[in-house]
Amino acid sequence: MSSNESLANLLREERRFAPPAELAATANVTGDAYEKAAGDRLGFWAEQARRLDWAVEPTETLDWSNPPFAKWFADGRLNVAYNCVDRHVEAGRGDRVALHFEGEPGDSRSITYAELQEEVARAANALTELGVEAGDRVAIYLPMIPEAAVAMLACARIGAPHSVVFGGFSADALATRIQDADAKVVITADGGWRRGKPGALKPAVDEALTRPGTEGVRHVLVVRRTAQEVEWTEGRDLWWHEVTGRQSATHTAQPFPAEHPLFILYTSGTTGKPKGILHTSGGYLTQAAYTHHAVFDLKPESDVYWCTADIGWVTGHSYIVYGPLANGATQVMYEGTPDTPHQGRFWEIVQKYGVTILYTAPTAIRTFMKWGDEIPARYDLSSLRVLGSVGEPINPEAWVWYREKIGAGRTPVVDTWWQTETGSVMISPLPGVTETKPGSAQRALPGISATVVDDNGAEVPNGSGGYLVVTEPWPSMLRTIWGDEQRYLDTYWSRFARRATDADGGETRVPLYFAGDGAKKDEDGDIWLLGRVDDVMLVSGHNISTTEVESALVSHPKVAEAAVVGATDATTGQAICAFVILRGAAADEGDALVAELRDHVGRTLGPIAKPKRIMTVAELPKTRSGKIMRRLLRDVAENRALGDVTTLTDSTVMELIQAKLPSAP
Ligand code: 6R9
Repeated sequence: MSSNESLANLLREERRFAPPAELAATANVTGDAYEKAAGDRLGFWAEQARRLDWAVEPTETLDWSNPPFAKWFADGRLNVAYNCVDRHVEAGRGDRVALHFEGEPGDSRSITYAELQEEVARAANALTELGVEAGDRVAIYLPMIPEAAVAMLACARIGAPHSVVFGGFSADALATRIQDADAKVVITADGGWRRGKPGALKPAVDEALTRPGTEGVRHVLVVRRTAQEVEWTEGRDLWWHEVTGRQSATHTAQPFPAEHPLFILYTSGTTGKPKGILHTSGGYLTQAAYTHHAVFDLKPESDVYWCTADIGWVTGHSYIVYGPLANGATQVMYEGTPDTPHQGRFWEIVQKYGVTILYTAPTAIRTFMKWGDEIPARYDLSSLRVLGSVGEPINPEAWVWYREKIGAGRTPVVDTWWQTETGSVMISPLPGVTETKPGSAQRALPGISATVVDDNGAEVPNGSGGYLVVTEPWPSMLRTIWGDEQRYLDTYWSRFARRATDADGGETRVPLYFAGDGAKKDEDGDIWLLGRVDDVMLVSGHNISTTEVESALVSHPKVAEAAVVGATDATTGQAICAFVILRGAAADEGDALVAELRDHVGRTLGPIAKPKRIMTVAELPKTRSGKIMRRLLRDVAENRALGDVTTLTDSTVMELIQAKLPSAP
């Protein structure tokens, strides 16, 4: 945001939904958790750390003597993979299904905790045979198959930080990540199934490994998934099934210090090279496990949990692998796309496995809305009891649709705000406690301190907007940016600080974590996320949130999806430029529809928020985790060459959009 004025507070959403009585009566977490945690925050987290099995119990909770470099549970020792797998088997729950894998072509496989233990042990032994030692980095470039989870856990087991790279990323993106982390081994597959066809992965690895800076890679382990032909480099390339197949199915897990690095995960900012976000072991697993238990009300004996994220996204790390497995959950893992072989695939899977908790992204929900209510209506979705959303602000219309059409109007919807950097959920309703508001993530979880501040770092009053900050360190926070401490300080910790008294009674300044998101507090103090600060528009001196204008557009019955950007404008500084996808039935109705949509936004939010231009498009540019890439749309609206498109799901989308715009203003 570039002006001193805080974000305009435009959207009014009055709908409220109380938690269902039965859920509230048996909820894992009740309302008193907030007060308990507020009274003794560190005591609260020390108690949550006891969810884990420690080889050496920590006596120290937090060391924040050198902010923003935190150490959590630093004198404790544990093995993350032991906590996610072995301890459940040792407790007599080895027969419980850990993963119901559903391949896109329809193959399926259920893996118990006892089987998972053997697979992880074999993979850990295999990595050891290949010379991987604690501290060495391993790159994982796999489709959504069980081996992805096995590979991550095997790395964790031997203390080798993994760097998972989205299976959809190009050889370039893979090479950069291999170079930056100086990986020793790459675990990949011949390919994966996507939209009814085998997609290849191995060629991208082969190409990436021709680049300078990747010479550290000694071996490539290749999972056979599609049985397509692959090029083979003798000595370097090894079949996963051959190397793991000859290993012992037992492996003794060695404990590591709580601050031992667990993984690096790259986030691509708008500029510069991707940031390698570093997470460590004890604090990360504590918060991943606690939040999964609290936010989804997981009952491991009876729930069937399904997170539809890809393993290459942080959501797949924390809410497919580490949180759910630490909690002994039974979950579904699906390889493919929601429309293969038909648009009811997700609901067919929910029905088949009796999924009780579903965690997906707003982009998917809006797509399902566009495909039509009759599709989910064909399936028995009555097993569902909690619905989660993550990745972007969820438009109130999409939220209500999700609750009504997927949750039969009974299930709570939890809108979970967090980031790769935060490691786990930070702001979310609790399903048995919170009276929910469509479109709001509402309240920082117990033990988490987050608020909204103005340009000067002062907390804004209820009813105002500004920047989202986290004011106290949290267990699953990033520890640094891999190899770039200065960037860690500059990106997250240099914008806001608060005054505090140091041990000698002197005054010091403690940095606040700057999340990069705009947010507002409503009259009740609940938090509404308003989109990335870089995307906020400045129109005639007013800061306007992209999220609010998009939500207003999506609340029009003819609009399925919307993306808005601020484009440079001679008179107003920036002008609101909207790209909309119409719902199935509504064809392009030309100028009349554009006028109708502008009026609709004007009525919903006020005249200042009326888009100057509205373009109908067939698709929007998105990242592989479903986030709209507004900066590319801004490039289009301002008639510039496109910036970095390497993290785009489908690069042809931008060509289609540009073709609609022969002469941008
Ligand atoms: C988990 C994840 C982080 C950014 C974050 C914000 C957006 C995620 C959100 C949300 C509003 C939510 N975001 N969840 N915005 N409401 N419930 O998405 O991590 O890929 O690192 O993205 O995503 O802008 O700052 P990551």
